[in-house]
Amino acid sequence: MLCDRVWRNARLATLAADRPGLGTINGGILACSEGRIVYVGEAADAPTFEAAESVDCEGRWITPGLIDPHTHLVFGGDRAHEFELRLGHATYEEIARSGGGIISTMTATRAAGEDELVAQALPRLDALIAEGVTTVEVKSGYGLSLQHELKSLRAARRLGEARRVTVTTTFLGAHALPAEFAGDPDGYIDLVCREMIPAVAAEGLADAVDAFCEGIGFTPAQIRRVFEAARAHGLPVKLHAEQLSNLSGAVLAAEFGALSADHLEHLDAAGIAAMAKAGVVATLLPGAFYFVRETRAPPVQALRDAGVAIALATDCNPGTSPLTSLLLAMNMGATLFRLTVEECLAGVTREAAKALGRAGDTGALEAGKRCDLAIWDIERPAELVYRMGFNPLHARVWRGL
Ligand code: DI6
Ligand code: FE
Repeated sequence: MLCDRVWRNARLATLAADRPGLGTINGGILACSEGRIVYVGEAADAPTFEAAESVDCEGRWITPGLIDPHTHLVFGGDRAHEFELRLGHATYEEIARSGGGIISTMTATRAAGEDELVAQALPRLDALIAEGVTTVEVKSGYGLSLQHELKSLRAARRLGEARRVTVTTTFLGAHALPAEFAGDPDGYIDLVCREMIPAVAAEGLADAVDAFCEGIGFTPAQIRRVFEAARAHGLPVKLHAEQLSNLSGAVLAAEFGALSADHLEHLDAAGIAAMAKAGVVATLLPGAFYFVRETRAPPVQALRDAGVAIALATDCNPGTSPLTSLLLAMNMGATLFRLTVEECLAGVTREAAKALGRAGDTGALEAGKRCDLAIWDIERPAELVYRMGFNPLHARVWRGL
């Protein structure tokens, strides 16, 4: 069999849905042609490959390249000062209501040019890549005007050109109410639906549409309008739901066949049932839970019982989760939310791909998928979840190289 590259002598955690657990193959071999996996299996059963390059993995583990399915990587400035205020006992919501929070990042984001936004985001992206990330979702949501939301999404797209990584973009215009619409949230939602979504769709700048369903964000009625506009432009939706309170955002997300509902600390039984029925992925964000010192964990056992797919992400953002380590997000998923090692690893690979609508393309080591790999210097996969602040990545492969 002719191929471009073959990796031999590897232990494979394939995460293939039709194999139990991590889908482990010992003494594995993986072959790639034109950026796609063409063979995965035990070396003993494999055909003979004629490859331009053969890599001896010396027994190392290979997992699918990691996927971070929820980030706000593009933003101006930082919020270290608000962090200090919170250490002095101001709460996240108090700071948001007094004009800080998302709005302070909006001001810095509007002040930055597109090049500057790219330059500020690249070190964050590089930190993710250094841990084996091959796909990352990036949201807008700190521009909050037509001009600055388009600028943010263009910056996000450019990240995918500047680095060897797949970037999917999400339009999050309904993230917070900008000052010029104070007292008129419905007027802002009009702008989102009538001008921003059509412009974003016309330029092909977003792969999905998201919103923040919360007391300090937008109501379900407002978000319904956003979702209807997204649907009219053929864009799938996602939702920040049930993070600080329960507004039944998950039920709304399920009604629109959302790819994912994210956060979910305050998710209730009705939300879980609706998500299970509609196949909505639960994307959990333990970095935000940790950083704002939440005490109520998402209902993981009930999600499991209902068969809802669970993904994990960094939620990298300046206010509630200045986290650029998906390995640490896995550790937090396990320690704070009691996810198993298997769930954590599936959460940043197979299930994360689902949360982005990319399950056919990446997230598992299977013939036909993109050859996105992370090769690790570890003895067992649990080490990827167990250690804190240590990076055992040996090599990363994106689309075969
Ligand atoms: N939920 C969050 O945790 C972030 N956005 C959202 O909708 C917070 C964003 C920020 O504080 O800057
Ligand atoms: Fe978020």
